[in-house]
Formats: sequence, structure tokens, C-alpha cells
Amino acid sequence: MRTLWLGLVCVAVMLVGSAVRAEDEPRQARIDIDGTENGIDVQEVSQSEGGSTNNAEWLNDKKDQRRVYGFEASNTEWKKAEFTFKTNKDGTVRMCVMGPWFDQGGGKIKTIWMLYDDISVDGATLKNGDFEGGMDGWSTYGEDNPAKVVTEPVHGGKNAVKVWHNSPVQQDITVKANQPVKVTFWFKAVE
Ligand SMILES: [Ca+2]
Repeated sequence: MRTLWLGLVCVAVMLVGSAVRAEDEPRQARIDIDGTENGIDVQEVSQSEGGSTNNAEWLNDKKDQRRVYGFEASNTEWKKAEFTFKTNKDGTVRMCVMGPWFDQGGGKIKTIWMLYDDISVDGATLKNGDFEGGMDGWSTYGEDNPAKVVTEPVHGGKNAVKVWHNSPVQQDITVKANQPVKVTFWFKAVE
């Protein structure tokens, strides 16, 4: 009898443990604006409700040259978000459209896919933000599970893009010092 109780307690602990892990797993759209290549500071102006932003603490003395934006995603519907940033210098910054960082243990980043479509920019020029031109204008990296253009689901037209933390899509955009740049986009988590 005692063994049975111990067994039940163990199962209960395991169930609670896995539920907590699933909740901790982020389902966040993430777009970074990275000015490190040209030593450009990226400054916060505003973001739509529910959004969060931080500088890139892991870059230490360059932390103000990269800004991270996060927005909670749904896996059943497309959501729209926007944020505005400015820079301290003229030049190019890199927009990195990616998925959330989640260390599943031993430094291995979990593949959490995120879909994006209809990305537009006011105050700078972005090419092929609707992905109707495939990957034209965008670059990517990452050999395992690479980012790709998908035809289902999409928000508009025939294509969207599917990315995760270790395989984002990126594009350099040209900015002017102190000029606000507004980024608007649609996003959805993958089940
Ligand atoms: Ca599209």
C-alpha cells in the first residue's frame, strides 16, 4: 500500500512538473533591431499594447546597440503589433525577425516556430515585407530547421514566412539619426 501511495505521489509531481514547463515555454513573436555592425544605438520610442522591449543585456557594453521586442502570440489566430524606435546616428541597422529564446537544458535552444506576414515600415524602406516575392530582400542562417517561406497559413496573399530563434529572416534598413521608424507586422505561433 505504501509503495502504491509513493508511486501516485511521484506521478502527481511529474504531472505538475510538466505543466509548469509547458507554461514557461514562451510563445512570443520576437523582432530585434541590431545596430552593432555600425555602432548605432537603438532607442525605444513606443510599442503597441502587450509588447515588451529591452536592450540586449548579453552584449554588455554594446547592449544599447541592439533592442529586443516581444509580443505574446496565439496559435489559433493572426495578431497585429507595432513598435517605434529611433537611432542616435545615420546608417543601417538589421531587422531580425525571429522566434523566442528558450533553453531546454544544456544550452540547447528549443525550436519554437513563429509565422510572420505583412511587415511594413514607416520612416525607412523595407523590401518584400509581405513575402510575396519569396525570400527576396531577406537573408537567413541556421542549418537545422531553416527559416522558410510557407503557403499555409498566411495572413495576406500567397506567402508568409516561418522562423525560429536560431534561423531568423533578416534585412538591413537605412535609418536617419533621431527619426522615428515604425514597424507594423502580423504574427502567429505554430501549434
Ligand atoms: Ca503574404
